This record gives sequence, C-alpha cells and structure tokens, in this order.
Amino acid sequence: MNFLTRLLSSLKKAKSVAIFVHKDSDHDCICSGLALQKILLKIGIKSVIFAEKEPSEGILRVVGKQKYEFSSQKTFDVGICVDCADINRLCEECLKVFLRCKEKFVIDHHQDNTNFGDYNHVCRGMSSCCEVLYWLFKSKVKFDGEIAKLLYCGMYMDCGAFTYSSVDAKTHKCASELKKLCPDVNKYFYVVFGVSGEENFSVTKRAFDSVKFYENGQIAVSILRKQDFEEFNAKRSDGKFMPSYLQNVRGVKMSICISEDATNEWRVSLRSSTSDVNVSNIAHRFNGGGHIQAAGLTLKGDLKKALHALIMESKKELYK
Ligand SMILES: [Mn+2]
Repeated sequence: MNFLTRLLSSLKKAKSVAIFVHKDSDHDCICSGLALQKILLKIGIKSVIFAEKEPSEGILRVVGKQKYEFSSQKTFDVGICVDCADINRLCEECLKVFLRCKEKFVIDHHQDNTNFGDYNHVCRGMSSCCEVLYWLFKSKVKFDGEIAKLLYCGMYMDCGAFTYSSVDAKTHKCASELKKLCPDVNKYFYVVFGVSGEENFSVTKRAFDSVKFYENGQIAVSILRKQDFEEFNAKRSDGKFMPSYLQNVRGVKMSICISEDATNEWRVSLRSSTSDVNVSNIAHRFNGGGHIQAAGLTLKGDLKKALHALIMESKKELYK
C-alpha cells in the first residue's frame, strides 16, 4: 500500500487527528501544517495543530492568527508530523502527544530524515515540505487560493526565493500551478522582507560591525550578543537577513551567523553559496541539522571555543 492510500484509510477510520510542527517553527513548517489541515478539511477530516508556541511575527504576517494546541492529555488516533527531520525536533509537549498517537505519519523533505514515523513520506532534498504536500495531494484534492498561498509561501521561504540547489524544474512547475490560484501572493513577501523597524535595522547594523572573514574570505562570521538584542529591544528574528547579506559578498562560500539566545547559549545559522559546501554536515557534527545550503545548530559554553570548533569543522567541509 502506498503512503497516501495508507494515510487516507487511517484518516477515514480516525476519530481524532493531530498535525505536528517542529520547534522554533519556520514558514515552511507552519505553512505545511496549516495547508495540510485545510487539505484534510476538504476531504471531510477535522484536525488540530500542535506547535511549540505562537509563530513569530514574520510568519503571522503570512498566515494570520490561527489556532494551535500546545499540550494535551488526549490520545489521538492519527498523528502527522510535517517538516521534521528527526523526532527530537518536536518540543517536549508536542513530543509527548505525538508518541501517544496510535498511528504516526511523517511527511518531510530533509536529506537526513530518520524515518521516525510508522509510515514515512520523505522526498529527500525537495525544495520544501510544502512542495511535498503539493505533489502528494495534487490528484486527490482541489486546492483553493488559501491552500495555494500557504504552499507557495512555505516553499518560497524554504528555498531562498528559488535560489537554492534544491530547486529544480519540478519546483517551478509546482510554483507555476500554485501561483495561478493565488496571483497576488507576492504581497506577502513584501511584508516579510520589505518591512523592517528600527530595532531590526539597528541590530542588523550591529551584526555587520561584528563580521569577520576567515580562510581568505571564504568563510564569513557574524555575532550578535544578548546585550545587542537587549540594547535595541530586538529579537533573534530581527537579525535574520544577515546570512543572505553575507552570502552576497564576493568570494564567500559559507556564512556562520551566531546569536546569543541565553547566556552562553549560541544559536548558529549556517549558509553556503554552493552545493559543493554541505553545511548540514557541519550542523550534524554539533547535533544540529538542516539542508545542504542552509542548516542550524545550538552551541553552549564559551564563545571563543565554540567559534574555534565551528571554524575547524567548516574548514574540513570547505576543502573536502
Ligand atoms: Mn522545511
């Protein structure tokens, strides 16, 4: 039995269905979760979405206010996890609920997905989980403008606006079909990329001042400390454009953007400008994960030591 047949037959029998998105949610996972919820509704199935917390402002601008669950004592018949490479990407509360689900389904696109569901549909290396959902349900459900908008936005954000190596002719075909259903979708990218406040501007400026280059300009590193965020009343997401700025510097093959989340706890965002440099390999060595050209990890402890370890691993990947 193929994955979709299995999923649909389980859903038909299920009295309760839960969708799960990963912690530190990005556009792709929230858009995937909401699109899947609406797709299921089209075939008469109600579901709830479990998340770590309310999505960030940038995501809210695209999806609007929606209902999420954050914990539950209930046992669900079917659990579907989207955009999650590994079961540990679920927050503690979501994980408890997911583990109790009688049947567990996984829909994802990460190269390094661990097939942690009872049934797994993983299109490794595809642009986004949203694209996976598009191809999976395309022949079963008639997508409407709202579903198309969600799928398009999640895909657009997860593939660096169609610039990553994960984008192929199929991705563009999917985008083309979706865009017919939501012709004005670009306005959301204006609100996500175009609008910034003083806090955002100031913290980005601080990040620029911190930039150092290594290995003859092939590696660029930016660092934002807790006090930088506090000084400008900014959040980590206010510095989110640094990776793309650094990737645009001539000669830079990979960038490392570091933000101090809590005292001596560093969230690291890795990007590479060529698929020859696989930053997900680096992330894995520090228990992180992601994609070939975009990955992330968390480090604890002394920054100097952490940075040194990161540069050493990056060099290994760079000269492979
Ligand atoms: Mn994704």
